[in-house]
This record gives sequence, C-alpha cells and structure tokens, in this order.
Amino acid sequence: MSGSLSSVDPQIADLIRAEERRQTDTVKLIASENYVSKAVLEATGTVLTNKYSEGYPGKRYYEGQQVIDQIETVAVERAKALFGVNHANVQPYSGSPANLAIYMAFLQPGETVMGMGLPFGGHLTHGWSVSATGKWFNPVRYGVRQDTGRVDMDEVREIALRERPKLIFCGGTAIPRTIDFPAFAEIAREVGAVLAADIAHIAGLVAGGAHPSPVGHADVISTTTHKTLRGPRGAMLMATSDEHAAALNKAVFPGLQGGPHNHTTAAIAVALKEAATDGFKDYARQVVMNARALAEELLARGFDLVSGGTDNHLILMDLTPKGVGGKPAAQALDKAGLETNYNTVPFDPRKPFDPSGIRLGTAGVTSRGMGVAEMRQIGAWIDQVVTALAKDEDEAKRVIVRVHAEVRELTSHFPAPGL
Ligand code: DSN
Repeated sequence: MSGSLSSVDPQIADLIRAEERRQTDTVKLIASENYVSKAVLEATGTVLTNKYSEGYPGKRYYEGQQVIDQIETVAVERAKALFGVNHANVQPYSGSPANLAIYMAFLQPGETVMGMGLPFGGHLTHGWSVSATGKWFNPVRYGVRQDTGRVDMDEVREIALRERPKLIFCGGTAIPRTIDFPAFAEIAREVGAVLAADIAHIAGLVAGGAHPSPVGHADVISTTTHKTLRGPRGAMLMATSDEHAAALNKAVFPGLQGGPHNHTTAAIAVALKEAATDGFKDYARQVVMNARALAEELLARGFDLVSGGTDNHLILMDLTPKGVGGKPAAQALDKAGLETNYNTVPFDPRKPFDPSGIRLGTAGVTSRGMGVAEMRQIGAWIDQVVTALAKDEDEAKRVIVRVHAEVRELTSHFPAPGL
C-alpha cells in the first residue's frame, strides 16, 4: 500500500506517461478540452478522494467534514464572486448530471423542454432524442438558419409561443457565435419558462470578459469546469438570485447524486482562483483572437466555416466542398499531430458517426502560449493534410509524415501547463 504508482502498477504508470507525451507532442484543437495548471492537477490527485461528504457544508450525513466543508465553501464563494451570482453549487459530477439536475428542479416527466437540436450545435441533454432528457420529457427544438448558420431569434420565439416549453436551454457544444442571452430571456419570460444557459464551452470566456455573461438574464446557469475555464473535469450550477437555490441543491443531492468528488471540488476552487486573475482575462481575449486568426486563415484557404467565422473559441467547418468527410479528415489530422473531432454540421446529410464537418477550438493551444502566428501555421497544416487526403492516399501519407514532424518541432517550443 505504500509503493509509488510506477512500482505498484508499471503498466498504468507507463500508459499515463505515454498520454503525457502524446499531449505534449500534439496540437490540441478539440474545442471542449484544455490543459489544467500544475496547481489544479496537484489538487486533483490528493487524499480528498478518500472522503465521503453527502450533503452540503454544515449539513452532512458523515462526520469528519472539518476540512471538506471549508474547501467546498471556498469553491462556492469563488464561483459566486467570479461570475457575480448569488448561488453556486460545485457538486455536479460533470455537465450532463448538472443539466439533469435542472430538469429535476423544474420539470415533471413528460413536460416540455426546448433546446437547440444536437446537429445544430446543441447538447444531448438539451432534449435530444437518444438522451434521457429527450425520452423522459417532451422535447421541442430550434436550430440555425440555413443561409446564415446563426440562431434566428424570431424563429425561437415562434416555436416557444407555439409549444409553451416550461424550460428553455440556450448554449451548446458547437456554436461558433455569441449567444444572445437577453433575447432568450425575453422569450422565456414571455412564455413563462425557466431559462437555463449552458455555458460549458464559454465559461472561461465569460469569466475573462471575452463573451457576454448570462448573469441577470438566465434563471439558471450550468457549466462544466474543464473547457475554456481550465479547471478539472467537473461542473457547477449557478443562479443569479436565491430564488432557485434550494431547488437546485435538492436536485443535485439527494435528487441525482451521492457524495461529491471532493478532490475535484478543491481543484475547481484552485481553477476559479486562477480564473479571477488579470492573466486569465488576457488568456480569454487571446483564445478569441486566436480563433479569429485560425478562422481567417482557413477562409483564405477556401474552407467553408459554419456561420462564416467565429466570435468565440470554436470553429465548425463543413468539409463537403473539399470532397472529404469529417471523420477521415479528423483521423488524418490526428495522425499528423493535429487533434480535432469530427462533427455534424447544420443540415448535415450524413450520419453523426460519419458527418461532414470537423470542430476546432483554440483554448488548449492558447494555454500553451501560442498566438496568431501559430494559428496561421496550424491553418496551413490543416489545409495541406485535407487537400492531400482529397487527392490520393500516398500523397496524404507523405504530407502527414512531414506535418507531424513540423508539429513536434512547434510544440517543443510551447510547453503545456501541468506537463
Ligand atoms: N463532450 C462535450 C463537447 O465536446 O463539447 C460536450 O459534452
């Protein structure tokens, strides 16, 4: 019981080291990923994992909470201060359980939820058919306009007035444009719905002042903590006012979850402290500047970007005009050291497991200190790999080998935080 990981389980230790090397040598362009700091990583791997603490600070179902209560209280207070909310719950295990808690707090099974359809950039838990939220509730959906690739708020209002949802979600996983929280709030008020803003992707941008905040507009805010916010894998629920605090808390525990993951809570607290610094504001701004630079480079190289560009950290590309599917493109880019994910695009005629697009994000590369010049280089590499792939297999193999070597050279100059 006292040996180090490498002596107790060299197999897993080696695999972790291999993943460290892979992350070091790769250009991380997955829009939902990031690198946590050494401090966040350190907090995650602590004895806090040994402790059960069902309940909330001051009201637990296990003894021995002298320290855990303090940690959770610090995390909650930091979340409240950073986002300017009255209530925060830092216990949800991740984004999906956080969103489920919103249903539990406000809806009965069978009642109507309105969210952005998954192929348009929404999330599974916003009422998509294969998710429990689409099976156990009555989902209605909005999307984006085919000509603009953007949400049409008139259409959202029309659907809301017709369907009278009790809960409306705004936000999602593949939205390259600013979310109009005031407009969503007005519609929610008009139909008497609770407005939930899922800011999982943009929480770090909101905290850093690089995206408008839903605070004061949405009744409830859910977010993961590990995307642009650069914390550990976890989630939070927040509310502008105290009105919904009790319902949200009850929904998380005992409604859906047991003991919170205290090592994660501590790491969230550390990440929130980091996100409150001026350095993080610079980071958030740079993430957006980098995404714009990458988008410009890709547009100049003839790529078709959904909505024609980006306002945030995320780019969604339709590869149809390039004659390549999203999946083979993502696989070829991965072999070249450029890590992305294949993604459906709005009105995609192809299947979700073999869609037309890829999704890119700049949170990870910005955490490594890369800037506009590196984005231009990355755009050029993406073009070279995709163009070669469209041409022929041997050409693609040659380009992948060359680009991979160049990627390793570039990444060696930009150490990844925490690694
Ligand atoms: N899987 C996350 C993403 O990649 O956006 C959403 O849950």
